[in-house]
Amino acid sequence: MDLDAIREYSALHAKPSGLVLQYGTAGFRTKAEHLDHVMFRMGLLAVLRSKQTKSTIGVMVTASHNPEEDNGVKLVDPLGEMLAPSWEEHATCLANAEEHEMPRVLMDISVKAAVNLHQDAFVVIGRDTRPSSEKLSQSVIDGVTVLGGQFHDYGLLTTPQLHYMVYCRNTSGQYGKATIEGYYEKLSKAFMELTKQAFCSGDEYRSLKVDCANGIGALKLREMEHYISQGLSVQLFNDGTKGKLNHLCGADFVKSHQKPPQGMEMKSNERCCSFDGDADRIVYYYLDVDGHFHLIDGDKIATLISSFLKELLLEIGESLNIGVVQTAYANGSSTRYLEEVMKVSVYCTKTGVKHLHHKAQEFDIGVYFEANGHGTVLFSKAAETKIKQLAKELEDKKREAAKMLENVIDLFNQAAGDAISDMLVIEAILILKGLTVQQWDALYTDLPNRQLKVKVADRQVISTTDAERQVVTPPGLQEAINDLVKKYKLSRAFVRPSGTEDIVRVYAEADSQENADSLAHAVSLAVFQLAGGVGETPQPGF
Ligand code: 16G
Ligand code: MG
Repeated sequence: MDLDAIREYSALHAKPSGLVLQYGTAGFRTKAEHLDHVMFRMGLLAVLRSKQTKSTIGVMVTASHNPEEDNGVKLVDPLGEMLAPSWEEHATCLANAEEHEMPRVLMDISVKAAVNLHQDAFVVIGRDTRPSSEKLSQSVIDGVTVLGGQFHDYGLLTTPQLHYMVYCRNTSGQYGKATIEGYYEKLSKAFMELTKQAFCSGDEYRSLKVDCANGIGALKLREMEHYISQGLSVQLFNDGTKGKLNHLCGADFVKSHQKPPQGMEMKSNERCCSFDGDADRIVYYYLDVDGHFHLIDGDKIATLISSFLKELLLEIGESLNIGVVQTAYANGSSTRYLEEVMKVSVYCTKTGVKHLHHKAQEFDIGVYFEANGHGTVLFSKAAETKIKQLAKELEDKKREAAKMLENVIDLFNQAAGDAISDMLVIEAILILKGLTVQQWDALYTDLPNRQLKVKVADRQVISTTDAERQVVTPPGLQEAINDLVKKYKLSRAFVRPSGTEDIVRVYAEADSQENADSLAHAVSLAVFQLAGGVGETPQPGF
């Protein structure tokens, strides 16, 4: 390591002294103007991680659904997964080291992690459409270069596309070609194959309105449009030509406000969906004939997909085990429907894709979705091999079913939840089953629910257990929640410190919207009183 060169270059990306940031649920995230030094240092760290794993490492510059002024960075591990937890700690140490101690911290990490500094390093970089992203990704490149790493800058990409590139490069192209065309070709081929028998089923299935959150999803869907145009025509809204990124639009807005995004022209019964700012989340919705808004969230997406997979498995007569993984935010009706009607096993993990992803890996077929629309389906290597073999051996309808499963495997981005591949799988299922958006929605009725935020002096005073469904500290809070929940029917409530904002999140559901609202408010008050609330006492009404 040329420490003098590192020192010299680092000074050009100097850390504002005293600034402390945490590698959180999805990397570093804050106001873009505070991130230059973090980007440079994550370039350095990516080189160390690449040397250690002898693999290509990804660096994505994005702040996903957060406001346009924010930005962020996360590292992508060799198989397209989130960075290993021990390296999250290294990332936090390196990002927070004061300027003069940074080279020493870097050396310490390479010693602790037993990095062979003579090993070659290769880093791939992607970024979203934020105005700050181009310059910040240049800072990443500076970090990579000063440590002697090689790199490929893909420029504008969705987050899942970068995960795909990393996965392709580390599996010597077996998974797919590590180019943007390779991504489009792989997905569109699987989509066209999967849906080819169903193309006569009428025009209403062929068109879909997509709110792109004024982000990268718009650019990439536009590039992809002609690959899939024979099967699906997408009409893009909030494509970034006018509005601001994630402002009053996008999957996060639609899910949390439970209303349509601005800038979208909706007619009754038209199928619409929203991506978030880096296109790794998707939610669907429509207006009924009375003009009422219906949200179809990640839970209903998981239900549609797992019922389709179960039918195909039944057809081929294989008993591969399916597990559905959710978080505490999953609507109680969805969990009940999956367990009692569909008879599939359902598991609950902590919030954050890495927790769900990890659990989903335990099954032959692991379906995981957060209610907010983040998710995918993972097939174990053994299941994939089995299905491919059956697609050759079986005959007639069974063979068709096995081939369909094969295409589903290709359609899902196995490296990460991906709004584009989720969208294509959902569209294919709706076409094949001849389901309208209303019929899909009618699988079960969501329990009314409400999410609120509470400001407290230190959100870490709240600790939880049982996949965030029970509070451990501060004492008395769980008892207070239990007492409140008892007052309502079909009710449930939990609180957890946010991993991305300096607040505590409150979730409540009950038999009516009024009751869910009232329970959420009462729980907010309990948090405020028992966990050191600051500022104004939570008020009723939303
Ligand atoms: C991040 C997570 C998302 C989670 C959200 C929760 C990833 C890639 N993203 O956006 O899965 O739902 O954080 O945010 O893991 P919260 O902790 O502020 O509620
Ligand atoms: Mg996102």
